[in-house]
Amino acid sequence: MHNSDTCRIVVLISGNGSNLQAIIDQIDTGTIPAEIVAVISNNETAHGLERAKKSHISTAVVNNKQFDNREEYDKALADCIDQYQPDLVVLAGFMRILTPEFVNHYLGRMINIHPSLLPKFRGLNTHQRAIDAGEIKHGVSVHFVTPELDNGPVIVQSVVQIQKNDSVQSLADKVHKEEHKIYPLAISWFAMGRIKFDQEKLTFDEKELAQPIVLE
Ligand code: NHR
Ligand code: GAR
Repeated sequence: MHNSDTCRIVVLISGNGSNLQAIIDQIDTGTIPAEIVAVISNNETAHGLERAKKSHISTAVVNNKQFDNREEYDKALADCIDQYQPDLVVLAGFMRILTPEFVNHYLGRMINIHPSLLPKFRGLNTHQRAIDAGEIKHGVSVHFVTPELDNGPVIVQSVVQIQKNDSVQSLADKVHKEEHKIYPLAISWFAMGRIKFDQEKLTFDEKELAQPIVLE
């Protein structure tokens, strides 16, 4: 961390922001030595912006529809983020694919939560795809973001069981509950300097983490 011991976090959202809320709550209770310095959305109607305002956190909107291409959008987004000098960028339901230039600028200091047991089901509609594939286990992964979509090194996963009568909604509800536990946990590890990703290597307490930590 730069200079001080409080990790400066910028959170990127597109929608509801329930993961943002879980992070805010854990910071408030003192379990994460960090401060959210801004919440930025591509979508001005994202409910998460209201959550941030309620907690007196700065907000900004960088609307992708106002840009001609992904490169221009990502430049504007990075300019906005960098004004806040974050130590960590947290993707929390951010729904735009990011260019390699953008990702490389934040390499080792940007993480994402993805609703599947990676490497299974990269991309979108993961709950439907897990049910359609007849999986009996599903879950959620927190990973460092690398240029290849949902392919960065996984820090921690949480597993949920798929029952025969599960719908997309009932499965999503179970996964969300786990998300709200493991995202604050992973962020606390980063903020305490326990997990690092540099030179292609993921470490936990200075030891290489070859497999993700799995909570069952
Ligand atoms: N960018 C890179 N380079 N690497 C990753 O690992 C990324 C990323 C951007 C976002 C989150 C991700 C997820 O967890 C994420 C990881 C959006 C899409 C997508 O297809 C896919 C994956 C993720 C986020 N977005 C559409 C697009 O055209 C838009 C979809 C929409 O607006 O609803 O960008 O799953
Ligand atoms: C979460 O389930 C997250 O895993 C998923 O979007 C939801 C956001 O919920 N992310 C993606 O699908 C990324 N493509 P939230 O806005 O309530 O935190």
